[in-house]
Amino acid sequence: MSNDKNKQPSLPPHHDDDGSMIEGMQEDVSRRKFLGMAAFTGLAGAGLSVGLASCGKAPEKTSSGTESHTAPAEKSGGLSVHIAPGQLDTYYNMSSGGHSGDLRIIGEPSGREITRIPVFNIDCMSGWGFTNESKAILGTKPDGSLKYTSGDTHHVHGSYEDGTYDGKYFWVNDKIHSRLARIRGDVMVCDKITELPNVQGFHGIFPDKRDPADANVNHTTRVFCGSEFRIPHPNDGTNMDDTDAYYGLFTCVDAETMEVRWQVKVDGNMDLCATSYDGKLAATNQYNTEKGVTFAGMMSAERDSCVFFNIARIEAAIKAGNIISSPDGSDVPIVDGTKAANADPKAAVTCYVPIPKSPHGVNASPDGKYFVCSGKLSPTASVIELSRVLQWFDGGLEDPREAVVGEPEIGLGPLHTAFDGRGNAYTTLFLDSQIVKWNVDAAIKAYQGDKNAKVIIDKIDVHYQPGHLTSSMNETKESDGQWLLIGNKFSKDRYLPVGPMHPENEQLLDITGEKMVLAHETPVYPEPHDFIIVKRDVIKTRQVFDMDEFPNAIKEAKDSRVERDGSKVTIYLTSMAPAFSLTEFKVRQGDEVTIILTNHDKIEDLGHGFAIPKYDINFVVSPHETKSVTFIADKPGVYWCYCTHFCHALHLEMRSRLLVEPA
Ligand code: K7E
Ligand code: CUA
Repeated sequence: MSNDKNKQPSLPPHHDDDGSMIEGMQEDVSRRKFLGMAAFTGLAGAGLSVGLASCGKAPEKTSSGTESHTAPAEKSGGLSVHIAPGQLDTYYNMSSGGHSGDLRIIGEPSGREITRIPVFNIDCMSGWGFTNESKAILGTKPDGSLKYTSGDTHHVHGSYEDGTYDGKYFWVNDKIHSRLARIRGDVMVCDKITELPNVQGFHGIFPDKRDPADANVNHTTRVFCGSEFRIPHPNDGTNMDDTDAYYGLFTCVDAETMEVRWQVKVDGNMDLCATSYDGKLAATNQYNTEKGVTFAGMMSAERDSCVFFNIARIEAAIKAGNIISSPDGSDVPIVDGTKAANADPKAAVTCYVPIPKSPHGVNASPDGKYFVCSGKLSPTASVIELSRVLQWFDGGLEDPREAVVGEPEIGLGPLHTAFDGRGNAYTTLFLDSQIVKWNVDAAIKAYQGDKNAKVIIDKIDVHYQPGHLTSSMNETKESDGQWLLIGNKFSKDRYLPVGPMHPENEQLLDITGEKMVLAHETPVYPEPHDFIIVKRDVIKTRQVFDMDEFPNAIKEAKDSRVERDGSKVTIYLTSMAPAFSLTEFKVRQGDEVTIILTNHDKIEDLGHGFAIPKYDINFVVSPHETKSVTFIADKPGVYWCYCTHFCHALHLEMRSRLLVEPA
């Protein structure tokens, strides 16, 4: 009923770039050196041997000897970031907000933030965390107050159909309280949150891309979740010193119901997740396979792992009842995926592929053949061939390490990898403050001994200390090799100083040419970790809610009323600019008051707000949306309920009186 406003304008043309937007990005080399060294000093000062012999080098000459370059020298790309007033961006950047707890939508290539979707945070603009509907999604304590009011979002991923985004759902994790949230792609509102049982430090997520067993299911039905912190089980204070008994669990959540389907017990700490295009494999990179509980203890092993999960075998094991009992008392089936229990490849549910030194990041190449796992404390990226992992599960490989088919030295502090659909990979080098572009096939040839293979194609300085990066349509089979977005952890001197707390710095690179070109940068409020860049015709949003989807909607303004049931009072209210349907409503001190407000305006962008002074109530209703709040009317007197959202020339007059009679 409300799709009428959803016209997708044609794409703005890519202008030939005259390079003007990259002026002023000249940099002071000495301050880069200082940053690179400072990052190192931190590690060295902790008394760690991190295996980075080349660390004394200035970051401009990288560990592989390749010259890096700065932006103004290069003009090989030719894409424009300039979006004229009134023109629309070509991509949606769905970005985590980090410890802001929210999710942001940023237009690319302009870098303009378009909206923020409250998820694990409380948001007094929209009323998220104030309204009964959002509280039900966030979860409450028996007294009705919110169970948690903080969140830490890291990774955003979208649902897939046929190997690419379908725009239906987006998921984002909360690392603090181990929750997975789902955002509806049609209205960009969080509709479900699931708290994962038995884990702490839920970090990486990835939806599957199809079902491994059912040929008809060519879309996302599962979301995989890695947990980073190993904890004792049960975690009730009885076994805190028995650190050998600590472990983590890999969790599968149903994409539709958002219920937890199963968990797998693993060794080590899991960070990121990736899934294969055939639905057969999911993987997490994993550090601390040595199971340390101190800083130094977690870094003693030379190799950790990328752990592969055989999805069909895990689900067959659960069907067959091959599960271990949960010491935590949850009824989620748990399969034993520890290395010791999976020594026999033909029966194994997990495969531990050895990767050097505390790997971070695992990403799937768009051709479906490889996962790339970065070394973090090793200057390498490991290329793992998925067909060889499957071969190991079939008993055809001696050692899981044989699944590694390339391991190029790419630079210092490699973290995350993106792809361009033309066979190249791009990896963030946290310590070098650079992005390295390298060729996957060349890396494989070099690993086989080809000394002439040109693995490193380009390096570019970024500002500074990059974490995640993603390319346009990365990790889909439609990876288009246009843009590469870098999330830099430090912005230092790139923006007007605003006191000790700095923004993060997001930089956009044009990757259409051989050389990467720094095209744009923008400050972001701390701190997006990860993001996906989705072409805009994938996402089809509605501009007006469907009134029928709110069971408590007041469909006719004439049904507005005050209803009393003992000391419980319900106010049925509607809004239509510039008035609420009741000019006043009377309750008694001590009443439990519920206000239900349906916005009858059906015009695009015509929302209203509803705030009650001294009662700490504040929320907005978008066109045809219904929200409700409940509170105890404990303060007698007159309280002007007013519209907070500018809606009309008479917006300031849009008010209603709450009259609370003294007890
Ligand atoms: Cu590398 Cu949480 Cu994805 Cu941040 S993690 S960078
Ligand atoms: Cu309604 Cu302002």
